[in-house]
Amino acid sequence: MFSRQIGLSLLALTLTANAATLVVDPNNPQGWTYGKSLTSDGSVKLVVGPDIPPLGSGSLNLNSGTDGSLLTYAGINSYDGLLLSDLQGLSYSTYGTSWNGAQLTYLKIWIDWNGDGTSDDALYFEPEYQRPDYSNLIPNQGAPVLDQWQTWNVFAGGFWTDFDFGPGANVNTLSNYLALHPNAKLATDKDYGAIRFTVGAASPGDVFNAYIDNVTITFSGNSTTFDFEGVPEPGSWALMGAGLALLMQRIRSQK
Ligand SMILES: [Ca+2]
Ligand SMILES: [Ca+2]
Repeated sequence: MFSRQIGLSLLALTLTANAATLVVDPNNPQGWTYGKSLTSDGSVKLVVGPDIPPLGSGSLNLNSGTDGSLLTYAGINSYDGLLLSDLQGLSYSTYGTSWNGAQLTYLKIWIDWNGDGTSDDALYFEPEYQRPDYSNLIPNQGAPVLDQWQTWNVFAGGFWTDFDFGPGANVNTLSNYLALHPNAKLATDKDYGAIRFTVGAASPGDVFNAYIDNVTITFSGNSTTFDFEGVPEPGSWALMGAGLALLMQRIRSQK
């Protein structure tokens, strides 16, 4: 049993040989774009905490503002145009402090069916639907809760879509979606990217406040983990310091 686990771990290490962690901080967006609905008083910001995040000391805070029917989001365009069938892993961690009783930060992936770049469909992953209360097609990832870091395996989870799969009891797997749409690609027509994390899109009276961290995306054997941080990592400060020293030197030499 134990040696089998070691074997599986080695296999996992081999499969994700190209693994990198990118720190997303106020100086390094690493491909992420933040936004919200035009009339929203919500906000997106890199913060310290809450509690002990899964990576580093910070996370990305998404707040819906006072109208929970509007959207506040963070998207990445680094994977636009890739084949959905080349996706090999996708996961993220959440921490919510205010919600409508069920909905944590959800993930949306815009899909292009015919290869022209424009989106024809979308996949939605919601933490609330990832347990047998809804569907037996997917692993039990437990119920979402407030005030606690939880990690969600999107890749193994259940999705609803604009056309094929409904929400709740009708969520279905990525492999079943790919059986219907084997040539599906990530769309390229969203300026914030085809992969987007969102709070809101519920009722106007709802207020959502949540955090994400530890976003891992794997395509074709290349795995990238995004570590959201509220303050620049020490390396960035050192680089900024070095840059400042160089600047001072140049100013001095010009005198
Ligand atoms: Ca972090
Ligand atoms: Ca299209």
